[in-house]
Amino acid sequence: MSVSNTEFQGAEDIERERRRAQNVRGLTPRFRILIIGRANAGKTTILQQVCNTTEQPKIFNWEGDEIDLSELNPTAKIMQI
Ligand SMILES: Nc1nc2c(ncn2[C@@H]2O[C@H](COP(=O)(O)OP(=O)(O)OP(=O)(O)O)[C@@H](O)[C@H]2O)c(=O)[nH]1
Ligand SMILES: [Mg+2]
Repeated sequence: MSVSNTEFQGAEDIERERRRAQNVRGLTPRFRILIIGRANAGKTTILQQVCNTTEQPKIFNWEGDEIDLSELNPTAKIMQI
């Protein structure tokens, strides 16, 4: 396979994936990304990279109210559940 053929297939792949992403966005305006990891593993950094931001993530409850991050601090009691 020549280099130019590889590049051409790459462009086709990108276009196919772009159309697929458009279809998915048409099906669901919202989606979820689950990032799991130990403390200080780099979860927030990954989320910031995906969202192309340096802002700290905001957290909301089911009612749509922002949650104070200090409410989410792990405790020994929670870890024992
Ligand atoms: N060397 C290195 N450091 C990283 C990488 N990703 C993140 N860090 C650093 O690791 C530290 C923790 O990153 P965070 O993204 O805050 O980790 P976290 O999992 O969200 O941490 P918690 O929310 O406290 O559990 C920060 O100082 C980052 O700059 C990486 O890929 N390589
Ligand atoms: Mg974090």
